Amino acid sequence: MSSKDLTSDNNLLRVCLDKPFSDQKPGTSGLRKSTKYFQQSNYLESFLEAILQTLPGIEGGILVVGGDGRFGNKHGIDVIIRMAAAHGVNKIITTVDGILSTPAASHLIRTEKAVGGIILSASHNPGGSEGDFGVKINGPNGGPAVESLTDAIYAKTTKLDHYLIFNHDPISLDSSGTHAISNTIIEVIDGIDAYVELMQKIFDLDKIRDFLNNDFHIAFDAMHAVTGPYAIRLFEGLLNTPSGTVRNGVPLEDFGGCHPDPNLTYAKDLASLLLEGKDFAFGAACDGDGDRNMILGRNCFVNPSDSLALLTANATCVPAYSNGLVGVARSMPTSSAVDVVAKDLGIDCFETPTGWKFFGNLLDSGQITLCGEESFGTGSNHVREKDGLWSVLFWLQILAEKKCSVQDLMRQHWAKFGRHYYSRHDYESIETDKAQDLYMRVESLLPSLIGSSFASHNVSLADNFTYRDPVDGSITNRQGLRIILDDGSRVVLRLSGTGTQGATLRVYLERYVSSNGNLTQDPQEALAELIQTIDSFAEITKRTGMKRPTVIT
Ligand code: VG1
Ligand code: CO
Repeated sequence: MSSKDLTSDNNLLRVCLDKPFSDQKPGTSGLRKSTKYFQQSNYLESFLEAILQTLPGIEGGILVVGGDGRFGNKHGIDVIIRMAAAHGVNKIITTVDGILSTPAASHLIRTEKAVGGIILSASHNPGGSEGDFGVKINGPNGGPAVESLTDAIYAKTTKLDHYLIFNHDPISLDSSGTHAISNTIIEVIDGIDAYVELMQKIFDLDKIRDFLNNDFHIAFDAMHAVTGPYAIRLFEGLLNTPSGTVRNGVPLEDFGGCHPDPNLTYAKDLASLLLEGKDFAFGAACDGDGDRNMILGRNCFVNPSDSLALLTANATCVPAYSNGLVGVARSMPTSSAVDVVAKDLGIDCFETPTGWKFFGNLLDSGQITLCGEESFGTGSNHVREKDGLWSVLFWLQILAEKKCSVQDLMRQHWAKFGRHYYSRHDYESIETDKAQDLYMRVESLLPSLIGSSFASHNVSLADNFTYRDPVDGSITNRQGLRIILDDGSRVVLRLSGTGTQGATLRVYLERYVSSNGNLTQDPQEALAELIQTIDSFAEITKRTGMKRPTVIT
């Protein structure tokens, strides 16, 4: 049992921990566990205490707090408020109903000059009492905490013997208003306003509205997650699209029992609407916390790597980027489609490890304007997170300018730049030991692969990716196994850092076909030889017993 000591302030509690937790190491995007796991006594509090003891400037600083509305969101906000007050935070900014998308949180941290933010979300993982919960930590630039900070937070959790918390009734999140606990001010604001204003500054919404109102029908799926209220305000409000444009627009604690992951598997209702080519010319969906996006056209799915390339090629259609881009960046497993565009534009293209935190320094130092990941993430220097709705508006602005279909736009793009056939195969819930063994075996075989034949080509490079940050020189190693062939084709293997059940193996496949080659193949066919070769080389089916991936993108 924990003991509770009252300090000089009767309501300030110092709660002692029997022993520290040893498993609070943040993954690709914060600490993510099942909701049940988070419900262990003192588990959430321990992690929060470590954050509050580590984040520079907490005492006397401003902290932004919100979440994606999943089960545990409001309770989490209540605990953060009472603990942050106990740590002498000057002001906590949180939102009505606790609803705050990840990009909107990033924007608030920046405009309010906060010392950082805590976002309660397990992103695209399912929610509810049987689902997952998560805590994301953002730094003063508005972006995900850098590794040195998350390492320090983790180190703290392993030694923690107490946490501080005020004994206080929960602050009402039902409406906006100002409250106080001891010397800490708690401001409850509308979490949508500032974000919508930012979008109005970046885009020419009048132009998009005229285009959409001229018989260009769109459907948006908020997946019962955080983007619903934002999307209703933007689409059905400012852009005047018919009511019902936003599907599943009310955030639910369990996301309606669905997996708020905008891909062809988990957003299949929207995908079928578009791919069956009936009523809509454009469709989009966002994930649990609003930082991911999936783009669809009539009979057309836009691969996220292509999406980044296309936004880069057409950035000057958007008022905020009308003067062009300074540079771009993509995560290593993302296809090289954007590299080809950057080369054509004569701008730098950086390759970073997976996870948005690695874009932070490049954005802060003004070396890139746009960046993206193959995992349905695109963003820019307007915030320091990937931004789902921003990406959707960006697409609509391009379409409004070009006045063509999504499919035509893609085809024109490939006709100019060639096509990077690309797919990601996810094998979920593999027994952790099996996945580790598979991965380590492949890693150990890589050196012998160089120069040998692989899928009818020679291997020109095979390694575990190491990143040197061009801004601060920091080195991050072991970021994914790469096999690069002499025709530029690539296979990348990673183990996910966001899953909560066993291990997830991600296999990323890429093959380039120049503009005079066959540009209209099915990606799985175009990649068939690579798929087969990596399966037998890495012994995926043999070792996991899985005949096919859980999710194919
Ligand atoms: C996944 C994606 C990665 C993304 C991360 C967080 O990580 O692959 O690109 O940055 O999720 O996205 P992993 O380690 O499972 O591959 V989100 O929308 O959770 O903030
Ligand atoms: Co997300």
